Amino acid sequence: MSEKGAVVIDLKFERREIDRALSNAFEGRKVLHASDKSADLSDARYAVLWKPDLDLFQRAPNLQVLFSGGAGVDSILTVPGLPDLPIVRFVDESLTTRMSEWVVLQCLSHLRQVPAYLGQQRSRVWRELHQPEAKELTVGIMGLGVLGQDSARKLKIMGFDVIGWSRTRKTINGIETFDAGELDAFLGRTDMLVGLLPLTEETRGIFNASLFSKLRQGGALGKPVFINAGRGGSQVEADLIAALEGGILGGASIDVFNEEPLPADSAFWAMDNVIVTPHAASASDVRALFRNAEIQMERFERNEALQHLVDRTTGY
Ligand code: NDP
Ligand code: OXD
Repeated sequence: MSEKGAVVIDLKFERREIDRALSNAFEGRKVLHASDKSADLSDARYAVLWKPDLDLFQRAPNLQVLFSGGAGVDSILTVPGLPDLPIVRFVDESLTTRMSEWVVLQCLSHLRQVPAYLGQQRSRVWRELHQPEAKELTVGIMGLGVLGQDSARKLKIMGFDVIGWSRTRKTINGIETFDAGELDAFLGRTDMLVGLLPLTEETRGIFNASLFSKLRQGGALGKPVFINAGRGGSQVEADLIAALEGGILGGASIDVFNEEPLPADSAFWAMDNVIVTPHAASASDVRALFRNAEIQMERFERNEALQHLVDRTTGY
């Protein structure tokens, strides 16, 4: 084994993109690819992975640290045979900034009635719609972690009233926060609900009919809007469709779904008040991913504590 531990890559990006990022990463380390089925992975001390192959841990029995290719780790934590090793999440400014761009874009799109105007454009209708100000709307963010907090700050700069909810209460300048026990109070204040939660046992199916019915009705846009970029498993899609069709929700922006790619026959595709994006709110930049993993490998080899570790008891 070389002094610098070897790395195995098991990512679902195109190989060309991985190779381009590797040209500038992991200097002095042996790099192996799980996609090369004849490769001997027994040297690998680190794995950088996303939806790993089921045989990875048998092929690479000497791993010491796992690096998630994304911020969410649900697809790693559920892999059969996952060894009891530290898992480092991907936390990087590029990922955070992209997510905040998407969240701000969706909130502004609903505020400025973009879905309705696109419909009017297709029908060649020239009609100005009611235009509330951002400060008249309260955006409630569920999940005030790395991504939720940055989105909260940027929405605030755009003029929205912003509140947030998380398992443990957070203190964020200018933003009222609620803890797990205060969900109903939080929902009753929320006109636009933004989901930035990890998928865990506790958050699976949390966005359901009962939750949608507790959002504020009669706000500046008339009806509440639901925006989700956390994980599809947190939303009950039949309830979401019913809430949109039944007028409980006035619109939605959805980036994540129970089944991805979203099946061609899904009702979401054809809904005029729904913006669908293909799990693209914030894609991981492979160069940034490798740079971050490398920093943590070096810390590990200097016997320093790893950062952004996953807590297996909470599941994120
Ligand atoms: P963090 O771990 O930094 O934050 C998670 C937040 O969710 C924390 O505030 C946490 O509470 C809160 N939370 C977790 N469980 C609960 C619960 N049961 N009740 C209330 N609050 C809870 O994660 P990130 O912000 O980095 O990422 C969030 C998620 O975004 C990822 O897990 C991933 O699923 C998704 N994502 C989606 C992308 C996309 O392109 N669509 C891209 C990147 C990420 P507390 O603060 O108390 O711990
Ligand atoms: C992530 C994602 O978790 O891209 O980073 O979904």
